Order: sequence, then structure tokens, then C-alpha cells
Amino acid sequence: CSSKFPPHIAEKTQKHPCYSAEAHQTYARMHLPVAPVCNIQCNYCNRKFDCVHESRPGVTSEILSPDAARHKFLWVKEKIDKLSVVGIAGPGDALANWQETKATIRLIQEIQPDIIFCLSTNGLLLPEYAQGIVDLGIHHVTVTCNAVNPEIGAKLYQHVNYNGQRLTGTEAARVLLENQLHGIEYLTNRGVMVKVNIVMVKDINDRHIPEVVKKVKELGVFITNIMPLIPAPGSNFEYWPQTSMKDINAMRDICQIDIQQMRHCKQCRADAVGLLGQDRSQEFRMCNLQQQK
Ligand code: CLF
Ligand code: SF4
Repeated sequence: CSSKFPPHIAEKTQKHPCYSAEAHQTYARMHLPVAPVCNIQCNYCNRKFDCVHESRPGVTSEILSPDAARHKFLWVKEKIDKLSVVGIAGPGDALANWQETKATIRLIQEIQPDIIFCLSTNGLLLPEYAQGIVDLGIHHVTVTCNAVNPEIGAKLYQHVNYNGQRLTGTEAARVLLENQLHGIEYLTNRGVMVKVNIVMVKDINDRHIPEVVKKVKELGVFITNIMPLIPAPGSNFEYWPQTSMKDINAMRDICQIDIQQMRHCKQCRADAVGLLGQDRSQEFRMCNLQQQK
């Protein structure tokens, strides 16, 4: 933990189930799936099914408008005690859908300004929106950063859509990486608690992960979350081996020396609701609310 995080944000973080291992059995989060579009293509993702950077295969059951998200929040807030976090985690990228993300957060701030807001992004648009994130009062941002070497990144990303151009290969990975690193540093310098997610892919970035962790530590990141590749049906890595938890935990042990490690991630759906270990997303589908009316 770094001293540059203001005390009131550090205090809130103790109630964030992903940032605090102690909090995860007590405090619940809900994801609002208002961000369907993505601006890059990771080789491990098939959005027809899911977004691997924050969800397990298959899954969001619904995409919501900001107004529908507001209704869902009111519903869930009534039913779940200790709802501490509202997160936007796809199913695409929170910043590639910035207008929807921003509108949703503003609507929920009108209802409960002190709830913790949390965003998950691939980081490509951080240079454009990091100040907007700070202005909105968001103090928790997750950036998925799988490599700090574009040669390795090129094996993980099929393409990156940036400024109207489709980039591929090392050029795509280089632009993505530069934006991630600048964006992370910008946020941490302004007191935002940044978590970096790293998808560990056998024979591609597995031996490179300690370097990623050292680099993001330099930038003031609060915690890293090394997660296994889950080979998604229809993705380019569909037939790649799933990373074993034995290998993940061994890597976390190595990286723990540099920075604290998240060890309780559940690779949630983009519409997850409840405690991390007890997903209630199916109970809280908007079609169920309509049936109750
Ligand atoms: Fe959601 Fe992600 Fe915020 Fe948590 S999930 S946007 S930081 S509120 Fe948490 Fe789920 Fe793991 Fe993500 S257990 S996939 S780390
Ligand atoms: Fe999928 Fe997320 Fe990668 Fe976009 S950033 S391709 S939604 S895993």
C-alpha cells in the first residue's frame, strides 16, 4: 500500500471485496453490464460468449441501458445487505462505451453517492478518459495488462482499433502498452487505486509475468491479480491449455515479493451480483423484475 492514497480512499478500500481479501466474504458487488463494445481483440476472448478479462466463459445474460442499470441498482440494493461496490466490467470495455459508463455512474451517484465505483478496462482509452474517471470520483480501476514487451503482446492480441485504424502485430501491442502504462501512472498519481489483472498463458507470457509486475509496481499499482487462461470456445486460444491453479499460485508466490497478490478472484461474469463466491446474477435478471411487477 502506498502513502499517496488518501486515507478516505484507503478506508473505502477495506470494504471492496476484490481489493481486500478480508472484505470478500462480507461485502457484495454488482456489475452493471452497460458496456457491450470492445476496441481490441484479445486472443483469449470471444465476446459472443464472454469477456475473459473480468468474466468466466459465457456470460452476460443481458445488456442494460444506463436507465435500466439504475433500476437494477435500486432493486439489488433493496435485497442485498452490504452492497459496497458497483462495477462496470464489460462485457466489452468500460471505456470503449464511455458515454454509457459515465451516464450510469452519474445516475447511481444521485441515489447513493458514497457507494464505491469500480471500472475494468483494457487501458487503450485511458489517455483519453483518465481525467474523466478522476472527475467522476472513481477511485478503483482495474487495467488488464498481460505483457510489457510488444513482441509478447503481439502473441496475445489479434488487433487493436485506435483512432480509426486497425493495428495488428507488435504495432498494436506497442500502442496498447504505451496507453496502459501512461494511463496507470496518471491514475495512481491522482490517488486512484489501480489493480492490474494479468491473464497467464502457458508458453506465451508465463515466464514474463514477474517483469510485468515489477513494471506496474513502479507505476504505483496497489495490487496485481494473476489469473488463469480459460480457453473460451470460439476464441483464438480455444485449444490452448488452461493454466493450472498450481502454476498460478506458484507465480503469485514469486510476485508477492514485489506487490500484494489477489488470491480470491472468481473471474466474474459481466452481470455478476452478490458476494464473490455466491453469484446471484440469474436471480437478478431484469426480466425477473418485470415478471414481479
Ligand atoms: Fe468487479 Fe473487477 Fe471491480 Fe471487482 S470483479 S470490476 S475489481 S468489482 Fe473481482 Fe471478479 Fe476477480 Fe474482477 S473477483 S473478476 S477481480
Ligand atoms: Fe474481450 Fe476484454 Fe479483451 Fe475486449 S479487452 S477482447 S472484452 S477480454
